Amino acid sequence: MSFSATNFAQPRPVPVGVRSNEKPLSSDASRFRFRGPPSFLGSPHSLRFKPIPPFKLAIPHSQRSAASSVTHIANGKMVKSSANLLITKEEGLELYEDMILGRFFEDMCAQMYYRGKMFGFVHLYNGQEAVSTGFFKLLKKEDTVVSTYRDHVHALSKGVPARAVMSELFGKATGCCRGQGGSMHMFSKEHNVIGGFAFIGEGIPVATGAAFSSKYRREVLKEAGADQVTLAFFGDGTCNNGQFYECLNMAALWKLPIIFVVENNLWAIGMSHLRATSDPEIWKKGPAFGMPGVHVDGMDVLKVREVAKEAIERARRGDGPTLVECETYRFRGHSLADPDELRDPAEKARYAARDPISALKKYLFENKLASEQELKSIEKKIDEVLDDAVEYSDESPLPPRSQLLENVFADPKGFGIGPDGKYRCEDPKFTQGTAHV
Ligand SMILES: Cc1ncc(C[n+]2csc(CCOP(=O)(O)OP(=O)(O)O)c2C)c(N)n1
Ligand SMILES: [Mg+2]
Repeated sequence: MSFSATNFAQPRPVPVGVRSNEKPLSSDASRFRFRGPPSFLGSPHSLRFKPIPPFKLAIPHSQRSAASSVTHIANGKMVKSSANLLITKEEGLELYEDMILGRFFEDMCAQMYYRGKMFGFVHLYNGQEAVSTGFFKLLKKEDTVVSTYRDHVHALSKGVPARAVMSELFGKATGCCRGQGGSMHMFSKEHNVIGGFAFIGEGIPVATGAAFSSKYRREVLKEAGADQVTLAFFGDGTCNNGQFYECLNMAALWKLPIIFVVENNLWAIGMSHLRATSDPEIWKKGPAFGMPGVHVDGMDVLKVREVAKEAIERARRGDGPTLVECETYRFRGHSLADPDELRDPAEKARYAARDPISALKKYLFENKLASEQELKSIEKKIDEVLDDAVEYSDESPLPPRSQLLENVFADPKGFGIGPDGKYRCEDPKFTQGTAHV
């Protein structure tokens, strides 16, 4: 077989919908029945095959295919009976508000970035809102979330106020990291948002550790009500990174209460997922490690929510981790510095037509769960929240210089915080060629 550029470029279709290893891998189990000696490579221990518990979606297959998904509605297969609806009116409005908050916040970030109010790289989440909203609106405050550099909307969805996120982006002292983290490092202890990580894959072990700590509190310290779950969000490109596999292994081995949420937007900066990955179906890696793997249409908030419900419940019950691959798309470039010239306009148009917010809106209208007026008033409310967040961030003070060396544990000679609490640097050469502080 020759490896020409065209061979590499052949796109493989990735079908969307909800797919999972719902059947326990019993058929596979029979293939792996060991007939030899009851030991493994000479070990005195016998090798036992542990089947993966089935991943059961909340509603039965019959209903799932008949109605209730935005995609099916877009295809004109809507079922009108309210008994078949997956959400109540209140839930529908809550989902809509959360998605609008995410979308409008990011649009405002783009404006503020180009006006020079933000520094460094800023990665926006437009298009991926169904993933964040589908999961976050089912979480408790005590549950933990780990994100990537595309983290503003995750923080907002988890309840960090828009003022604190915007102010952080402006580098102000009132930001959720007191202006020290910026766009890629959202953190809020109060909301259990534990980063914001710029290195890809870096957050996955942190999330695995958080999940381990809840299991430890529950099973070893016997803390009542310690049923927190952890969600780790990361992209398709990150799944080619070793930390992902190490953590899948540990999470399955220790049955940790964690959900690995892959936001597969088909691109890692300018590298197509289909070119970069030997098997592009990431969800299949779950069963390889002994946990359920699910592939869901990440442009459909109701489908994501359906999968999220079961994955979160499994983790809370103590049944262990789940790998969920959400197929989604980002509507903007990789970051605001990316001219986004590599992606095919036809591909962009195809996903733009499946905008998750328009699809939810359509569902709400067609099922008489919301009126035009109700959705308009949500949009107006979010506009006001964001105007307030911008004004607040603009007027907030910059952090004091002394904050620069907080949490820096090394103290090179002549470099640090003086007794007056101010930054000092006795060696002028130390900062030569770097920032002037
Ligand atoms: C360890 C590491 N290697 C390389 C990079 C450079 N880098 C930044 S974003 C990115 C692509 C990640 O793509 P994906 O995981 O699909 O996330 P997406 O940006 O699509 O959300 C890379 C390689 C990095 N940040 N960290
Ligand atoms: Mg990606």
